[in-house]
Amino acid sequence: MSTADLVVVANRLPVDLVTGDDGVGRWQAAPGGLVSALAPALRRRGGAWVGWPGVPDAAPEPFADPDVGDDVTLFPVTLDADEIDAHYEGVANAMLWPLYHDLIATPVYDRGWWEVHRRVNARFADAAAEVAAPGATVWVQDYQLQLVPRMLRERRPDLRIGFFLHIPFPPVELFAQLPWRTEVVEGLLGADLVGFHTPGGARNFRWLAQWLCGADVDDSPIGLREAPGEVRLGGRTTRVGAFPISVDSAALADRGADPATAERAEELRAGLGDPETLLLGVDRLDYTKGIQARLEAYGELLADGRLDPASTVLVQVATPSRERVDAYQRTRDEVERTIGRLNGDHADLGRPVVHYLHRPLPPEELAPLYLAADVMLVTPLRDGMNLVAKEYLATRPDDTGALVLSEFTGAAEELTEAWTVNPHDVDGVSSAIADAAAATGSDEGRARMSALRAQVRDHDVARWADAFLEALGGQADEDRARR
Ligand code: ADQ
Repeated sequence: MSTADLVVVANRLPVDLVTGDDGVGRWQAAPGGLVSALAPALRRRGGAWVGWPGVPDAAPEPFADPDVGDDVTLFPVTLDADEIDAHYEGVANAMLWPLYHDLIATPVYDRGWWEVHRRVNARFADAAAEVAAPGATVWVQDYQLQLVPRMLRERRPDLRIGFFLHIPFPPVELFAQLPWRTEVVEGLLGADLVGFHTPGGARNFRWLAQWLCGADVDDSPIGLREAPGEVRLGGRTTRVGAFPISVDSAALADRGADPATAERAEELRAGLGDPETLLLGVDRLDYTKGIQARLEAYGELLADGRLDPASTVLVQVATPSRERVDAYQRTRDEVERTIGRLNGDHADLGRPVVHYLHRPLPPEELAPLYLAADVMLVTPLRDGMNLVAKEYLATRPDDTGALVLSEFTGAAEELTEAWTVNPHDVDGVSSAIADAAAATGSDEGRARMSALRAQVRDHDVARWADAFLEALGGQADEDRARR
């Protein structure tokens, strides 16, 4: 089967297997920015999406899902339970994730896992090679599949191959720890275009290509959304650039402008006791997200009276994540202990200072929270981009509100009008929260929010996908015309 002119290769298919009341499993589209950004181009070109279906041993025939597109082939890659343990839980979540996020947790460099990781990457490359039409464009996504571009080029030299990394690319001194560092860089150099969220990531990679592979590189500055730099090796050129991802700004704005959303936001505030100041955190429960840092800073503000516990509330929504990995269990314990301490120290009966939900919320519940919040707290210790910050800005219908944003997120490079913080500096974070809370609705607060909202409105996820595909030499203009 060689059919698709545009192939997306990602760790997961954009569908989940859901078991109905009748006990029968059915595929259900998993909504997300990436799918909505790529679906129009995939539909137009009769494209394909190669990915793991998310459950062990699932081996369905290629199929289509109407929510993704009737003409889009979903091409499953089967993984067994041991492969999921070694490739996904092991290499992806316990080795590469902490290494690429500044060693906040200690990476486990397990050789057995790596063998499996290589085998799984080869299986994804086989699948992409099978489904791609002659001369097709293949776009490989993220850190689980860094070996795929080279493997795919070996199988199909006719293809145009792109790769995008959704997480930070680490400083070279940290990346150098990886026992398979050269293999990873060679893997990525199989692509024609390698994209990162930030110019820093692109520059780190270019430097490593020279150091580890002896590639010939240019020394162009590589700016945000500017022309990619070049890496030449073995008669081929790989371009390397910064393509900051974004959200579906128009869809979020529509939801934010819906009167039902505003009504629900009012209800939420009333249910929380109509606080003067409502602070909000929304994250996967991950040690990179700096939830503990914001809790500590909030606690100091309550303790020293800069925020009044009687009129301030923090809502922290944390999606359960990677709960089989030790470091995630420890992070959860620490966060929940701190929340208990803050409520024990500062709350009154019936008036907690922290409301905590350990579960994902559907978009129709998240949007009212974004509207209700006076200050959005985004304080990761390291984050490739951080879409929550952009969702908050895109959803709000006016220039009230405020964003406290860690300077260690990719988003901080664009969202320069936010109240930026170093999440390791508790004094700095608490001052920024207090200043942001005081400024919401003021002339300064409005001017900042206006600039931030305009930035997200003008740079949405469709523009991101277009820019990458255009740089890769695809047919982005046509895709845009038809969107
Ligand atoms: P993530 O680490 O998952 O993504 P982020 O960019 O913040 O981080 O995206 C999280 C998504 O999950 C958002 O769309 C958010 O709304 C949603 N979410 C979080 N908590 C939720 C909850 N409790 N209920 C419902 N939804 C919730 C990785 C990288 C990021 C990068 C993205 C995209 O780590 O740096 O921005 O990929 O490239």
